[in-house]
Amino acid sequence: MTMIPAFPMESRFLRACARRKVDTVPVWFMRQAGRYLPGYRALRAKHSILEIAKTPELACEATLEPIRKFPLDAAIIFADILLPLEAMGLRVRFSPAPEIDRPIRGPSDLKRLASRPEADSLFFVGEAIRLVRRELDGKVPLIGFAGAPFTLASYMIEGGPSRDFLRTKALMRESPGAWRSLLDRIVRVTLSYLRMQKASGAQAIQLFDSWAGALSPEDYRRHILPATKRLFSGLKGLGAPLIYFGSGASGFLEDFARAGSDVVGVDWRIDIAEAFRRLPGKAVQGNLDPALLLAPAPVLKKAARQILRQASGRRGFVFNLGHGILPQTPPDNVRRLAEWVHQYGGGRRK
Ligand code: 1CP
Repeated sequence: MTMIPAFPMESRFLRACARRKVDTVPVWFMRQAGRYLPGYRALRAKHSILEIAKTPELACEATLEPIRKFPLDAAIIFADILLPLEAMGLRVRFSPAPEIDRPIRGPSDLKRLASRPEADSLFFVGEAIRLVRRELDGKVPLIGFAGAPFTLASYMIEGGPSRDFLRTKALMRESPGAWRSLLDRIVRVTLSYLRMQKASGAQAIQLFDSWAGALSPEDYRRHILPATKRLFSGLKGLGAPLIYFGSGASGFLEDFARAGSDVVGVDWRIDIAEAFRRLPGKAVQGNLDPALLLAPAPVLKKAARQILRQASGRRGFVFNLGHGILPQTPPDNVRRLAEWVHQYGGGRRK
């Protein structure tokens, strides 16, 4: 009897997401299309982040630079997790850290948000995806992405990066009705945005919960998990593997996984072997400390091999970092790391 594969494309990356056999471990890097690359820096000398994201030809160029230079197994569309905030009625500026005009500070601010936000205004991301798919011509699959509800809510409330998330936690714990209504709107616009990305050609979908580690397990379960679950269940059946990345979430990894993704992305605060033990039935993505990409080659190689050893013999491993590539990263180390993953990840057939 022939099994119908969950995700039809025969790439190493998509096979690993579906926990199928691969010839060697697939690798891509979060923020692989960023400031450590000379081509991207040249692009940024002439254009703002928003101009690049909103001009499909430029977004396509930024997306493809790391694919042309390094042996990566997936591309990720150039965009930003904060773009949907504009569809919801907020103004975002990048300088280059994001700044949100008139953030949501209390229940009455919700009235300023679009009542039925739709992602139509983000059509340029769909166009960029179509263009990238044409240029890639099947070489590697393309990942679409969005911010997860908690991480997006934190930007909407804090107005930018935050260390303590005090305003976010206050709204979450003290105004539960407003909190639910905010997450509800985020889920709705994100669903429409990600379905549009899939329809435009995205072959996998990643949700970035970059600041989930600010939460206690109880807060995650009570205030976040229901919204994240609704989001993933609305994406199931699209035919694209769903990846849920969280930074600092290993203290509540089982609850994090209950959100419903196919692949769970973990950071370096947990051993990859332990992540596999705690995530039965899931593929696992991660988890090299991005600071190691700044280390001398032998140190980097040793750390990468250690992760590969821990994951060896497991189906469903995607090599990545535990968070995004740092701007100071030497591009040569990125190439070396990708090559080593392929070289040492294929030792035993998985
Ligand atoms: O690099 C890529 O792969 C290209 C696409 C991409 C992605 C995946 C960009 C463009 N942003 C993102 C995701 C993103 N944006 C996340 C999730 C990943 C992560 O945790 O690293 C987050 C939290 C943001 C928000 C954001 N946008 C920040 C972080 C602010 C903070 O709170 O610390 C920053 C600095 C930006 C601007 C931005 N967006 C993208 C790039 C390459 C940049 C850097 C600035 C520049 O180009 O000058």
